[in-house]
Amino acid sequence: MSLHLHMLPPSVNNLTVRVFLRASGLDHTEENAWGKTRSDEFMGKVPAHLTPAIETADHPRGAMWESCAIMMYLANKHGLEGLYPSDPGRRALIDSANFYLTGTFYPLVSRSTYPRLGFPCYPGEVANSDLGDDVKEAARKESEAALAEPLSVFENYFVNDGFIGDGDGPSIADIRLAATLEFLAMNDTALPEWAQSYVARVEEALGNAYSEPAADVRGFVAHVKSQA
Ligand SMILES: N[C@@H](CCC(=O)N[C@@H](CS)C(=O)NCC(=O)O)C(=O)O
Repeated sequence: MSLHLHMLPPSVNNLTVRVFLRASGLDHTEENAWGKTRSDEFMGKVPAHLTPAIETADHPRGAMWESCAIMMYLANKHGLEGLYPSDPGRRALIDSANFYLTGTFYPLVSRSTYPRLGFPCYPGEVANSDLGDDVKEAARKESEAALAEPLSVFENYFVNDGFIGDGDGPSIADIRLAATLEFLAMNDTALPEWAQSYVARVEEALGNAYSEPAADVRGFVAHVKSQA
């Protein structure tokens, strides 16, 4: 079975699946999708034009996207019990963390960091409007301040000084959260201490599987900050 990943190196959505594929040891190839996501060829396979996206022949449509769904699919398919335990309670914690991240936390992450990263913001958002720079910065700051609440939920409910899903090592939800926290280096508010130790704990447990692709995001963030 061949497994091909389309990815964008500076993106934390993509970092998630890049780390997961390395941590799981699944044989795969990787291709930089920069400038290709809106091509007929790419959209013929991935109509949402989103990365990360995988191509694998035995998937019902041959290709799929959404970082968490990709990890769930591949973990289910290959029985990756350590990364995605089948125990219903532990799995519930992991699924809940991932859905909370993509549904509630990530929109605040993108609204606070994308304007500074120079990434496109979503239609209808203040950053994507004709409003003045002061209004846009006020909206960005508001999103940055609103991150405190979900961060505290991750700290006290999901992470609890350990890993999400209460295992001995990182789960797919830890990969998703640690990768996402990388972008918060763009904000004025320092990453809380618990979150700094958490990312370090996930990185230590995963080793190069985390550090190697994370270097692309960290390098990009450092470059953008050096230009500010
Ligand atoms: N919720 C999705 C978000 C994916 C996403 O926003 N991908 C962006 C890069 S961060 C993308 O590929 N954009 C290219 C495009 O829209 O053409 C996930 O977690 O995978």
